[in-house]
Amino acid sequence: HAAEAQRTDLMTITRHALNEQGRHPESRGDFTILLSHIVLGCKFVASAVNKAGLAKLIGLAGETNVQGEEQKKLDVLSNEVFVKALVSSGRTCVLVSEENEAAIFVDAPLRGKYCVCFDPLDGSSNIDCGVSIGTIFGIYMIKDKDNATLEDVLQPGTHMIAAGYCMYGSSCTLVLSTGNGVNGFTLDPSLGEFILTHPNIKIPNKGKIYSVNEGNARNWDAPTAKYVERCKFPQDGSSPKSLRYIGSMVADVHRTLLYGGIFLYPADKKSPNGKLRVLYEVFPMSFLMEQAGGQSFTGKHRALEIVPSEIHQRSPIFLGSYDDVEEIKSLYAAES
Ligand code: AFP
Repeated sequence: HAAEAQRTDLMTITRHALNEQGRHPESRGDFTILLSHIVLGCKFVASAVNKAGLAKLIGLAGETNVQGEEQKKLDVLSNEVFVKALVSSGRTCVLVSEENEAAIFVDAPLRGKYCVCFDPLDGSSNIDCGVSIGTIFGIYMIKDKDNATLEDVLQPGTHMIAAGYCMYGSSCTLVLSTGNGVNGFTLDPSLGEFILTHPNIKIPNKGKIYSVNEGNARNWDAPTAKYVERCKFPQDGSSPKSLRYIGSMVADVHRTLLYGGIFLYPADKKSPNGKLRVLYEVFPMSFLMEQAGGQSFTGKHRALEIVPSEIHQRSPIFLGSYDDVEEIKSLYAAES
């Protein structure tokens, strides 16, 4: 065990990325550079989140706020941090952020071959009470660097080349997939490095937890209502599932990935497309789920097969353990 611990200890996220790079002889390290800029953004936000409760007193950047001047909101600050980190990497071309209505096209001198869709600080209603929040990102490759268009990000999730999230929780965890399984890294605050702590994450085939905002129940459609009823009153004699809902997608999905079970944000009568955004919530999390052996479903089809027509488009989502998603799929199939 000691030897294993030592080996894991030394596997920083950069070293891991360089190892992966070795599998692609054509690679010139551009992805590793992009990733190191994303990591920098995550560390910056992690440090700001840690100080969130003190921000009014000392300011988010740590300087004393003697004048009591208005502090930048954490989600606005996080967005600025990620946009700057991504542009300055020199490896990005088109950026889509939850915080910006329009896509950002990077100026020619700094342009690279990757497109990044991200939510810089998801779950912001949880900031003021100190509950987990996170950053989510999905990465595509541009078709023609000199001719970047919106079409480069209006791609089905199956075209993504990498996705991940960083959770600012009781510890800071970065979960990443480059299409070759899923790995989790934990920030060692004393080193300022993300260390591989969760190699090759696989989601259990079936779980004991369901996660949904049940306050919307009266507006659900029949298959969703039936599924949740079955979680509470199983028909096969098994124990009921436990309900866990944080209201931060990153935290709810992270728990689902590690413990198994299902996370749902279904359509309802008031929101026929649910709430969550395709490009920077549904796609990255679906990519990770599939890479970990789980599934992700929209109520109609595989979530990664959505072909988005707008950058801030929403979709209903059911994701998690393979067998649990299979059950909701069969309820929707029976309905149609
Ligand atoms: P906020 O950023 O407004 O807190 O929304 C978070 C979120 O987009 C996602 O992280 C949660 O899973 C989901 O919304 C929770 O939505 P409800 O509050 O409607 O349950």
